[in-house]
Amino acid sequence: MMGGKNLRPSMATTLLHVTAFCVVVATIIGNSGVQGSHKVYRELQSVPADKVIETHRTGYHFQPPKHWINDPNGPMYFNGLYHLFYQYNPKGSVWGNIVWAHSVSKDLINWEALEPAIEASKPFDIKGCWSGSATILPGNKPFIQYTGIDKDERQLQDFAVPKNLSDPYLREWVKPDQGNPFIDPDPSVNASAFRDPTTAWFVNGEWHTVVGSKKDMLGIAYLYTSKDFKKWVKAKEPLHSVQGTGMWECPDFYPVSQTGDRGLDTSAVDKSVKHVFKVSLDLTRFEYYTIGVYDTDKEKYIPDEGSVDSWAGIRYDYGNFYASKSFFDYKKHRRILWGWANESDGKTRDVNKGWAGIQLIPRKVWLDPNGKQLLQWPVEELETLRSARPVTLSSKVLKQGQNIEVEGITAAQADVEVSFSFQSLDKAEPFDPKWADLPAQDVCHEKGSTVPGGVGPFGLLTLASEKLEELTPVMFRVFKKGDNHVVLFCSDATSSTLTKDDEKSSNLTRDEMMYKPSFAGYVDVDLSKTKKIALRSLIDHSVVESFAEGGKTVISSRVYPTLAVGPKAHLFLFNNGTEEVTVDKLTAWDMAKPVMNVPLEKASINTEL
Ligand SMILES: *[C@@H]1O[C@H](CO)[C@@H](O)[C@H](O)[C@H]1NC(C)=O
Ligand SMILES: *[C@@H]1O[C@H](CO)[C@@H](O)[C@H](O)[C@H]1NC(C)=O
Ligand SMILES: *[C@@H]1O[C@H](CO)[C@@H](O)[C@H](O)[C@H]1NC(C)=O
Ligand SMILES: *[C@@H]1O[C@H](CO)[C@@H](O)[C@H](O)[C@H]1NC(C)=O
Ligand SMILES: *[C@H]1O[C@@H](CO)[C@H](O)[C@@H](O)[C@@H]1NC(C)=O
Repeated sequence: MMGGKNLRPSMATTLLHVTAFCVVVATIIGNSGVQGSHKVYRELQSVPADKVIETHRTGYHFQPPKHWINDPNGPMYFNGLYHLFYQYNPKGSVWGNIVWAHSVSKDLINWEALEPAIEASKPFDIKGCWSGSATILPGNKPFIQYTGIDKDERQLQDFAVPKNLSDPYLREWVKPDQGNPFIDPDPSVNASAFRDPTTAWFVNGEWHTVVGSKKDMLGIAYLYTSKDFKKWVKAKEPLHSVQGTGMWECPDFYPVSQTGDRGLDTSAVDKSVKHVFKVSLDLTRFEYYTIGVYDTDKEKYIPDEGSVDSWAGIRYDYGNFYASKSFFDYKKHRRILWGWANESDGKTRDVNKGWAGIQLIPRKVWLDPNGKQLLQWPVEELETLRSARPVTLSSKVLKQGQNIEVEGITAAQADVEVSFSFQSLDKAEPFDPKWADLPAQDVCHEKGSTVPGGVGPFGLLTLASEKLEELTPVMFRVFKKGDNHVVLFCSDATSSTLTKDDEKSSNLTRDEMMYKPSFAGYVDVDLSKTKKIALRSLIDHSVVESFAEGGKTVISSRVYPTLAVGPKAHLFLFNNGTEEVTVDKLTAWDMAKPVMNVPLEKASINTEL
């Protein structure tokens, strides 16, 4: 996807302020009146960081030593190593000058940095090498498909291949003149909105790939097929399209098994599998997916009945998470999802701190046994960073208004698993019918941790200062809705920092302000029998990644405390509902720092291979 610019939906007309730094390059007015602005800070694009401020850098998340990053690109497993490429600005801390940076790992947690794999250099990518995917072709040959921008700003689909397949790190990639671009937009395609090719899959004797696009407000996944991986032909119909959703960035399309958690190769297409189709909606800057069926005769994807196919649908993550990409891990037979989390602290602070953007912890994804959604869980390798002696608590009762500190851990860099239970749902508050049409985030905003409830709010207070001037609550709240219950899961950044520059009086534009949303989603779980719910939070200085009930609902928040920093960060359990809640079990680990993007020469991977 294009990255670095904020294209926003219609409610955001107030965002069109132009500051001294900011050049509005394009203002797009769709035929339905949707308006967005897409900002590029030319003056800041090539201002290298003279220092890097460490305060909010993460301890165990993926990030380079400095500067801007966005989308994860072409993740793959090849001959004993995981490769991750990503959109990177080598010259500054805002979007621009994008190259495909390249890192390798044996375990998805410790990373060593190589030279960039792809840089703009050829007529077919002279103005940019944007996002794309990797496909492992027969004969174990990696192949990268990416979007290149030509001198006329047309978006083309290009490819790159390793220069030397015997090099275990695949350091050098070539972009042959012969065959590039492999897809040129035909006149029916909007060449300014045509990007992010998917991993290719093989079915019906042909290779298939999808490219994201739009036509007015129609979001489109164009389908292309090829017999030989050289000559590609556009299918008569797109694989999928949905009216009213605008540009589809970073589409992803893959099969999932209907039984168990093993992942499938992208080409493993047969009657026994379900398919997942995901898009990153540029207009909302969130991602949505559906579960459905891939009809290989008609070459169409059909979402299951009840799988909502628009921005009212389900998300991988209800927080800072975008431009994700999955890949099949041949080593451990699982499907792994990578997603980018942008900053929430405003562009001036990004430039001052000398870095922006992280990749979230890679997640294993598989179909929930209910068949209606996916489950996501941090890759098991993350557990190698856990301290040998975790802090544990069990059978602790939390009365209304009670906070219990979890003592003895490094609360700024931790992994916490906790399970809660309660006696009854009788005290659950009624679900206001007007909320049915609102995003869960609005409900969380209205009913934060400070508004006492019936069953909940209860959960963790992460990155909290000692006296709770700063805190990021990660919490559940149960509502009664007819004969059923609705479980709201929230990660609320409202009080995450004392930095107060988001008030109108401060005269700041939106892209300079702290963004402190009350991110939330619902958890599809029936608590009436179990009366139990589980939570895991990965806390890492400026990010809190939380997984409800075994990964049914996931929320990642970026937060920038001023007091709850380093050793001054605290972790509490809390309950603000009238129903007593029991902490059946809590386990909290300090997390070690992995090797993070140390140049390969200096690191150890060499000798281990
Ligand atoms: C390819 O890589 C292998 C392994 O690193 C190396 O021995 C060989 O010299 C390389 N070939 C070329 C042409 O660079
Ligand atoms: C093509 O896409 C660009 C970029 O989003 C947009 O500005 C333009 O209006 C689109 N053109 C048409 C004909 O839809
Ligand atoms: C619980 O509610 C009380 C009363 O509104 C409030 O003062 C307190 O801050 C709340 N606790 C948390 C952790 O938000
Ligand atoms: C905002 O701008 C107005 C007009 O320039 C000025 O009077 C006011 O002091 C500014 N407020 C702040 C908080 O900077
Ligand atoms: C991340 O930053 C916040 C705050 O600036 C914006 O509101 C989001 O739109 C943005 N998200 C993406 C995916 O760019």
